[in-house]
Amino acid sequence: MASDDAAAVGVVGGWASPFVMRVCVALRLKGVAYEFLQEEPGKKSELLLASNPVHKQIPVLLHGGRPVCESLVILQYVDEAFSGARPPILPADPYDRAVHRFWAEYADAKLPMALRTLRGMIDGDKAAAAEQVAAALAQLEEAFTACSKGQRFFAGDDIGFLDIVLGSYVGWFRAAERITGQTVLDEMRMPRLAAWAARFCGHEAVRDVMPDAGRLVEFGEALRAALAANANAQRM
Ligand SMILES: N[C@@H](CCC(=O)N[C@@H](CS)C(=O)NCC(=O)O)C(=O)O
Repeated sequence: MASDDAAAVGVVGGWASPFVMRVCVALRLKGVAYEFLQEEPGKKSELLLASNPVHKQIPVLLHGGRPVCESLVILQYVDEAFSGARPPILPADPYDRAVHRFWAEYADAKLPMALRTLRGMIDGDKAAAAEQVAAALAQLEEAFTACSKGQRFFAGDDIGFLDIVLGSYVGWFRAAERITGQTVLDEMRMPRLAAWAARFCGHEAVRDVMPDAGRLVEFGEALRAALAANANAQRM
């Protein structure tokens, strides 16, 4: 990527990461063309280490060669830096913005570790993890009812910040359902959220970057095997 081009946009990421998907959806919503810089699973490129030396994690947004890290920070940056003709990603009202940020942080606090446990990526109590995901989704069903006020998405009739944050986990909910054989997004217990998830996945900014559940399951298995092989090699 030409770092001296002030307009060039790149995403350092991996196709299977929910955090990376958020950035791609936001850029697509804004109509911003970007180069996807795929990291090799289980490894960290020089570009990643140089552009996110603190956390060494994906995603990193590169804008004119300057890095922006952490998916929630990136979403807000994209909203401000590409404010042009497309509607804002965050709600206009400061109180609504605070509420949406609250639920986004809630989702990120409750879901990723429990989903990693369900997928077998980390050791832990799978039944407790399933309960934690179910309890969080029940809360988020209520949040959806309160925030959407009968509209199609959290902030109205198009997708916005909270849709992108929570929606990025939908592929992994479906992968976890395949791995455990148990329903995660239960249409009986959370009918509004289940219908919202289907709408989110069908949105034109999401469709092409929402990972397929079967591919995610295969990816998880391959990554687990590669990490185990690495750990064994280090012990030798
Ligand atoms: N809080 C970060 C989380 C990013 C994250 O967990 N990225 C994972 C990929 S899904 C990663 O880079 N893992 C490798 C590592 O932690 O070493 C964000 O929202 O951007």
